Amino acid sequence: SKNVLLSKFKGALVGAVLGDCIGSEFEGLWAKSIGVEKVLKSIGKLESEYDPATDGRKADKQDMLLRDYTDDTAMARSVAQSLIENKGFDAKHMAKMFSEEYFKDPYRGYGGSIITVFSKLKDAEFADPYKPAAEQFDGEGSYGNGGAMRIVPAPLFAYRQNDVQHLTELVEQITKITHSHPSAINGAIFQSFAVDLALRGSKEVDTGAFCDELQKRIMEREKKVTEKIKKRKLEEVEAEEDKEATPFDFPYASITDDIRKYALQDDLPSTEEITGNLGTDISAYRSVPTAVYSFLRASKHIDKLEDRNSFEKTIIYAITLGGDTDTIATMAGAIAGAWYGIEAIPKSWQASCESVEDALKFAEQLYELSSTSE
Ligand code: R7I
Ligand code: MG
Ligand code: MG
Ligand code: MG
Repeated sequence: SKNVLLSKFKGALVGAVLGDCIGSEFEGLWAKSIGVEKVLKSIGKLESEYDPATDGRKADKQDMLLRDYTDDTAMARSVAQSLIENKGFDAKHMAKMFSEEYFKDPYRGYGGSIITVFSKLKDAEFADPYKPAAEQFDGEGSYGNGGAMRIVPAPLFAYRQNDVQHLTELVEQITKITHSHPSAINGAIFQSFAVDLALRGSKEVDTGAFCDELQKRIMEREKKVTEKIKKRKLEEVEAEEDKEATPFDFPYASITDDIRKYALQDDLPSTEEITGNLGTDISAYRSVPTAVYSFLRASKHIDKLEDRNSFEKTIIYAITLGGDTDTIATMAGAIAGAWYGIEAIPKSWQASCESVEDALKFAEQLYELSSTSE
């Protein structure tokens, strides 16, 4: 029904904000120095500030600062606002919003290289919104997770079309404004597929079915990209009269086997296993799969988190893995929020984080747009 889908839209956007705001306290720390107790302590503090009677913070806590969002949310806000304002995708407009937001509020913890893109975009007055990103890293493009971390509004916007190809193209265009490396683009596409599947999911999470569909979709995408690269390489190879075959693989489709395995195994995998095999760093390839895994794993029992619902478990567990905690928690939170809906997200968490009200508003606007565009 109508309200279930709206609840999922709200859950996705609010879940993303909370993952970022709560996760950022631990960004860059090793999993070993975090531990579930520290994350629970941080969450307990936030919960102790809440007054259910007023659905806000306790009278004596109102002066305390909200937990700030970082670049992850700053950029997701621009994606949402640009899609809403234009009732569609406008690359120049979105590039302008990313860049202007950065110069208005530069202390949000942006990635080390993306700032060059914002400056070049501004200097060229947004003439070619894809050029600066394509010039990053000697023309290879950034493989950072900055495309995937902000993508959640796109699967909401494209929900009604229910067309994987359409969503794929939209996400590619949005990502390419700052990240042109195939690994960053396919990472953002992978994340958008996970959110899309969660929006369409109901009741119990079926990890096997979820991974099968995700893998099928990303395999199709990676095959297409590979064919293009192969064709180009073959032309180069022929020119050089070098007939040596180049190996090609399907990184996100392959890693989905590991996501499935770790999410389904009876005992919780060790943190070292996850950080080693899936990763927790700022590259898309070593963080997006970890976010998807965290969501899936949190649908099962996790020691010390028995009294937490699956949305809460997703955020807490993702943070305990360490590394790029704000980004992994924001991506995992978007998927979990999209699956479980806004009712699963504690009011106390919502009351302590910056920009939750806007996320709720954007969710309603994206919902309205997607229901009128039929
Ligand atoms: O991807 P990006 O927006 O960064 C996002 C991360 C998240 O964790 C946020 O929370 C924030 O903390 O930053 O920003 P980029 O600057 O494009 O990429 C991030 C970093 O990845 C770069 O500064 C590089 O260190 C590294 N990186 C690369 N290194 C070598 N070669 C990205 N692409 C490359 C590359 O091609
Ligand atoms: Mg950040
Ligand atoms: Mg940072
Ligand atoms: Mg981060």
